[in-house]
Amino acid sequence: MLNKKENYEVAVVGATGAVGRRMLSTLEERNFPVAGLTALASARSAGQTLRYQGRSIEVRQLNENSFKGIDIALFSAGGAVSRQYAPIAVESGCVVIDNSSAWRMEKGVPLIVPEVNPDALGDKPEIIANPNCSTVQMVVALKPIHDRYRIRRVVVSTYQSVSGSGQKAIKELEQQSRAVLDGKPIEKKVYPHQIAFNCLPHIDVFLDNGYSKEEMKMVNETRKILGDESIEISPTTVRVPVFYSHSEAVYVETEQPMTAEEIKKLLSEFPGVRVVDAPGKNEYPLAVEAAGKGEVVVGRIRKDLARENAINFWVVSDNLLKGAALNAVQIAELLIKRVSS
Ligand code: NAP
Ligand code: 3JN
Repeated sequence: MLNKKENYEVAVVGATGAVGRRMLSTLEERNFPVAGLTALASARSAGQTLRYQGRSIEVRQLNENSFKGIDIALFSAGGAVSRQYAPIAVESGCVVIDNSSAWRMEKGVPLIVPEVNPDALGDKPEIIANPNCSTVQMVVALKPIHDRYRIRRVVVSTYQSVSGSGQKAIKELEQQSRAVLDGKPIEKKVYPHQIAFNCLPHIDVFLDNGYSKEEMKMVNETRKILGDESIEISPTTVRVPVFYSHSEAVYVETEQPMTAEEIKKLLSEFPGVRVVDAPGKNEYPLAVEAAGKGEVVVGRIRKDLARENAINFWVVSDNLLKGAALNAVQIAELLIKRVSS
């Protein structure tokens, strides 16, 4: 339970990772009221330093005593760490905002995208889950459409950047790209196949139903966030040789009729969304342009050719920011606003 304070003691678990580093920079850029910042990681990087507000902070090894005196802990060190340490952090009086899938579908754990379902936060949350990055950018675009026209069915294909698999995957794409261009053999550590100049229809592990775990996260998390178990969702998730930002091609079928112009207007008025949609001028959302920004960018909005109440669009966002670190910090902002009012 969080008590109102002027400034809060914040811990980042997984601070040396691709998401954790963005958490530090996002807290700094958004002037989050931080009294003290504790950077936690594994024994591998304990003692290293990270920059925060122009200072060096030393990374400490995560242990059972790490959360004493901490008000808010942002976790991004994988599901196993979250399962083990989030309850310990809560026991120490800390509110946890967790980026892993460990708690997302747990009953009673709010799964929050602040623009979409802030009221699901509840009165005294202990663990708050941050959705999967592919889900976050899709639900931001779906929310205003669902509220106005009621969504029945979604068919989505993702084009996910390698930064979604962490620092090692960013390095793997860099090294493989150089090796291929230099005609040298490639090394595979993170992905089972070459990722440079290739597309892998495989994210996370495959399940018995033939879908990948990433695909089922999109189905289950979208329904929980939109509070509607009846929405039909058919996902295909694909890893592409892009460093930052995930792109998604989305088909949406609604109960009520709508036009592409109405959808454009609706989306352009929704917080956190920018519509870039002038294909005649070669203007549409691009991964390289969304990278480093917090927006969800939507374009190529067009009526389906065959179905009356259906549209197609293209949505792009920086997976490490709105898909992870920024959304987590926005949840923290929502939390402190609640205790202040
Ligand atoms: P990453 O670049 O590989 O970083 C992993 C981080 O976790 C590093 O700081 C690492 O510390 C730390 N860590 C690993 N094992 C640990 C342990 N036993 N104890 C303490 N710290 C440990 O990965 P990432 O891309 O930042 O992702 C991290 C996690 O965030 C993912 O596993 C996932 O659960 C979540 N995530 C969520 C989304 C989302 O969609 N919302 C997106 C990406 C990631 P060392 O430096 O010491 O190894
Ligand atoms: O692959 C991506 O683009 C996003 C990856 C997210 C991720 C990576 C490792 C473990 C997750 C997640 O957020 O669902 C997890 C996990 O916690 O299960």
